[in-house]
Amino acid sequence: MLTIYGVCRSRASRNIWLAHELGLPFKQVPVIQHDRLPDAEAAGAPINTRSPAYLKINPNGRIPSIDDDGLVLHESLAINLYLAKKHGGSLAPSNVAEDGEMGAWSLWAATGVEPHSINIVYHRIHNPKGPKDPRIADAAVEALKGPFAVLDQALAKDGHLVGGRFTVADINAAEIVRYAEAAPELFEAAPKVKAWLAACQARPAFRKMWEARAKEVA
Ligand SMILES: N[C@@H](CCC(=O)N[C@@H](CS)C(=O)NCC(=O)O)C(=O)O
Repeated sequence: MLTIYGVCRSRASRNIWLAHELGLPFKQVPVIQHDRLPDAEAAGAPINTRSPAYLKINPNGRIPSIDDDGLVLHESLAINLYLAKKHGGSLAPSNVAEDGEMGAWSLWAATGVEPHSINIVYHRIHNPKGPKDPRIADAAVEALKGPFAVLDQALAKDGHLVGGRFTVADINAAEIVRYAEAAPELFEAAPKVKAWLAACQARPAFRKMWEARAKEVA
């Protein structure tokens, strides 16, 4: 049995979306970020990233993690690559070259996009750590112009990242690009990225995750 630790309003969304794509049954333990609670350590606080019970699962104090029949894994993108490969099908790499490409796009998104796209969330939408700073958001938009141009060009060929079909690489990249949605200027300048993200988010498996996310406490 697969257990996914993390609320949908976290990077666990990526794993929940992928599990729905694969039709995998799973149990979700709604571990929430500690800084979204008034007192994460109070008796009776909901399970969160500082709860001793969760720190036994993930000593990094981060969500998501999974427990897949005893295999405990952290890191949302690695989890998705693992689950896709384990269960096979069109989301997974069909050969070692595709495996390399899917890993490369995932790391590209994690290192070249996410540090900036998350700053667009924090500084244009909601910052749990302090006041919003429009200068940080603007700097993030500036930093993302290059990666968005690269992505736009990659998608120009057939609208997907690897193998001419929707794969785990699209999920991993799309969930990181989503954090930049509060910067519409980036998407206006990259129409292929805009169309690709809309198509990814129109998928029934994404919608299912998104509807569950909307029911969570904001
Ligand atoms: N690189 C990690 C990052 C995990 C991460 O930072 N998750 C956030 C929530 S999205 C978290 O757990 N923060 C700790 C906290 O806020 O208590 C991954 O992709 O899984």
